[in-house]
Amino acid sequence: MSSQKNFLVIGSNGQIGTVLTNRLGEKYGFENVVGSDLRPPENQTKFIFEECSVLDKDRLEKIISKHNITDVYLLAAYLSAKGEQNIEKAWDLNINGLLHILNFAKDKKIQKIFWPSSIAVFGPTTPKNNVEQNAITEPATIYGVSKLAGESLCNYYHNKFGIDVRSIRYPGLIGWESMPGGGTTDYAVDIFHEAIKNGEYTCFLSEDRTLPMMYMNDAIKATIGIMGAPFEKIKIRTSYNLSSLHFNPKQLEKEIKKHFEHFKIIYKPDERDQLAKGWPESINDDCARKDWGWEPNFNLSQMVSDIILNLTNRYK
Ligand code: NAD
Ligand code: AKB
Repeated sequence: MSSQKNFLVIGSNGQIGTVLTNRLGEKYGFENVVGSDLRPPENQTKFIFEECSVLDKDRLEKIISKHNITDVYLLAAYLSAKGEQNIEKAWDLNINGLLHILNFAKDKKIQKIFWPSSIAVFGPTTPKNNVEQNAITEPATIYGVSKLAGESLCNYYHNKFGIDVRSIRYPGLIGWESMPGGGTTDYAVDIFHEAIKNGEYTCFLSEDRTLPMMYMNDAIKATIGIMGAPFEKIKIRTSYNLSSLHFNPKQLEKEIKKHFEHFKIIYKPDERDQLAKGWPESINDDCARKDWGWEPNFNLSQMVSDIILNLTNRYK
């Protein structure tokens, strides 16, 4: 078998996919990266693009064969807030998309899978702070329910068929290169755009709603890191807890005010605040650190400075 790696990122137009396709291209060569999504990307990309739904198994199989895909990063999903608007579609996409990819691996059409889970697998009965890897998982959203079922599917396919599937429970992700699509933590991205463009932001979470969060650069580092780790180092085949930051909107507001002293924020919590209320405030990620050497690079003030610098340049 050739040692050449070819990567397929499904959901490449999304918040993570937009950044991950470029980082994979920079590291492994853009000719080896295929992005796929429901529609073509808005801007010209350096990687190859294929229009496809992850629910269209036949077309997906043709794309995998055409590009000799070895590693699939499955990012297409309904996130927490959007999922609550359409329970059946969320279940269908989040579970059947994953099953298609796991079955391609079972049939030896691909070698390795990355599939992200979320802190949303935890729920109101989980302890709030320093949540351990094996803490209670009783999610209160269909998104969390589907992620928990997905984790079990990954573990089952690994144990039964030896599938090399790797997963991380991402916290809320914040970046400047892409916009989020229907999550509860989206406020932490929107706030930067509004601070720069209008000097004012109306926040849909309560000011004291603390959540586990992470800078996109660290999330991509973890994603490429877990996929590059030796097989035997990956001891958890459900999904790894992952952590770097935890803060509430008030603390983020304070940090942004160091750059824009007149920045104004109005708090108008909506139903998303209730979703967030059921999630932990901070996560223990000792297993990821011990097993495959995970370590974040950015603290809150470094992240805020980096985002403001890059976004200010972009808006110029
Ligand atoms: P996103 O909503 O920004 O992007 C998802 C992409 O999937 C979109 O471009 C969408 O067009 C595409 N898509 C939707 N249906 C599709 C289909 N049938 N076939 C192919 N593509 C389809 O999501 P994201 O924030 O990039 O998240 C990616 C993954 O990471 C998801 O599994 C999500 O649950 C997980 N995650 C994200 C966060 C976060 O903060 N962004 C946190 C935890 C977990
Ligand atoms: C969401 O808010 O739905 C996501 C997540 C934490 O999974 N950002």
